[in-house]
Amino acid sequence: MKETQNMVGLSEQKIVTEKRLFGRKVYSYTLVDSTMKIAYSLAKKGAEEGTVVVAEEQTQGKGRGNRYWFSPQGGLWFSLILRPQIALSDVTQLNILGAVGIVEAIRKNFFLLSPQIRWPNDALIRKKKVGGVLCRAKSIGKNVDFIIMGIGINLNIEEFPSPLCFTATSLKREVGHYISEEVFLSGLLRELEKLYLSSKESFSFVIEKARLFSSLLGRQVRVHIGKEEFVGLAQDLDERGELIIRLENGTYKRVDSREDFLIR
Ligand code: BT5
Repeated sequence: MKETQNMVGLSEQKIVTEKRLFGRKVYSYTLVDSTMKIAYSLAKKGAEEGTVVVAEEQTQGKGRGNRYWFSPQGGLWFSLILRPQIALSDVTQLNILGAVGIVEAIRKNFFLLSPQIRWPNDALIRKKKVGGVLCRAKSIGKNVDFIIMGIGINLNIEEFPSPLCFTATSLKREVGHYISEEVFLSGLLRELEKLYLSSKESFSFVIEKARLFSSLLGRQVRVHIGKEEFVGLAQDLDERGELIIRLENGTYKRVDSREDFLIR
């Protein structure tokens, strides 16, 4: 398999009960280029929904828009294969679902922390980024064939290089002790599965949570989309997860998370 050239130490594990969908099959590596690539190739070969690819370290961890993702040992880096029956235009909702899952898992493990979501896909603690979500979809026409949901969480990372040292944090830095990757992954997969199954009925539950944990809503923001700049109040998320901004002239602007934007 081409994508496996850079992989070291594959083991196939079962970390959760047979009853669960997410994590019934887990491919675990010590070193990979990116778990996204491996999961994508497994999904193309028909791997079942809920399959997880996790690595201790990534040499080419990816963020959105091909940005880099710092992924040394000590973090939790994994990709989850999903096969939802949704339109391609709704993939953006899964980014939000991933971020809500991260925040819920952190809250349940560490009730003194107050993690937030910086719409659409960042998990923050005390305004610093602790985790992120990246969804990559393969389509059939206008529908989704499969989605790879990549999640990175700075679990036990102690030091970040510049400039991340100003913007990133880890759970270990926040709580002051080591956190088991396996235990945290299992809890996070449970949260993600709950949200995912509920989103099949309706997405409103996920949006409600995203509103609740949002670091943006109610704040004055400056949004750059391409060469345009919009200034206004981050007012709400709509039912599809788009951000609604009330502009200074009283009109509304919806920001689709698939656009290339920057919010300050
Ligand atoms: C994300 O992108 O936040 C998505 C991150 C997804 C990473 C996972 S790890 C498992 C799977 N395999 C992969 O290769 N990727 C996924 P974005 O919103 O574009 O944020 C990227 C930006 O976050 C970068 O430009 C940096 O500024 C910053 N960044 C990079 N590494 C970071 C880290 N470890 N912690 C906090 N911020 C980081």
